[in-house]
Amino acid sequence: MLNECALNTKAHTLLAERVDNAARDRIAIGMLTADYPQMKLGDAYAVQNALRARMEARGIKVTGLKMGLTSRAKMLQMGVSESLHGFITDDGAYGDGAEIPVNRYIHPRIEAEIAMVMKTALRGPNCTVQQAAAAIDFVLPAIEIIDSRFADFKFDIMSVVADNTSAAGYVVGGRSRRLSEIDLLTEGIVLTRNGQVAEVGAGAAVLGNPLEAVVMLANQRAELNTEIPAGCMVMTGGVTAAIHVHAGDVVVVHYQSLGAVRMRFV
Ligand code: 0L1
Ligand code: MG
Repeated sequence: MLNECALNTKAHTLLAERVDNAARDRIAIGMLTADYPQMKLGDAYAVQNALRARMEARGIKVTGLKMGLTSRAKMLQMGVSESLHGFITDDGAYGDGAEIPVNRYIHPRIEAEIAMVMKTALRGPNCTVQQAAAAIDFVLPAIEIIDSRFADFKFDIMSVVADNTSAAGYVVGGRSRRLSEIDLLTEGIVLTRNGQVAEVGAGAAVLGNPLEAVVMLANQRAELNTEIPAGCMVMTGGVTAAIHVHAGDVVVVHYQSLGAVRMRFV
């Protein structure tokens, strides 16, 4: 249950401040459940909402939503079994060829994703793949930068949801396609770092079909009495395991039909 809570609003506010300060100071913290073992998923999303409010109060704009832990590779890498969602913001948005300072982050990783931009709002519950497809305007390649605020990327589901699913930024490039122009399942992705192939994957790694991530997002949002709004960019989740990046790394991600996205970490 995404709306089941055991903590009060004061605790949600305190925990949002703890996560926010960790991100701003770039100092990793311990899992939130160490102090609040009774925390439920509803609390975790309430902390995420409070974090969003703190960021918006500083003038940061939410540009979209993201699904996390949608691939078997990522679930295995993180030792969890549930997909979750968070939000993405303009202060972490980069364009193709961007230079990205690693000192903005604690221990950044990147993962290649397929993003969708919504033409119309999508609201669950019981949302279907057909309804999701009808609501999508276009598809584009996007690389997510993740940076857990927890030491050594060690967290449980409650802590990682509260931490906005490790969201830290994203890079868009390549070219957009209509859904009718792309086979999402077989869309191949090759992620290179410093000229070496680091990860390879295909769209089907995301819940069998990236559209399923959009469906799951709409249905999860419905549990929280909200929707995926029109115009929203949805990051559907990592196609591959995430890789660490360091200053000096040049990353080029090649998509079969969505072009390439490039970035350099400095
Ligand atoms: O986008 C993601 O799949 C990240 C979800 C949170 C877990 C992690 O930090 O990898
Ligand atoms: Mg991701």
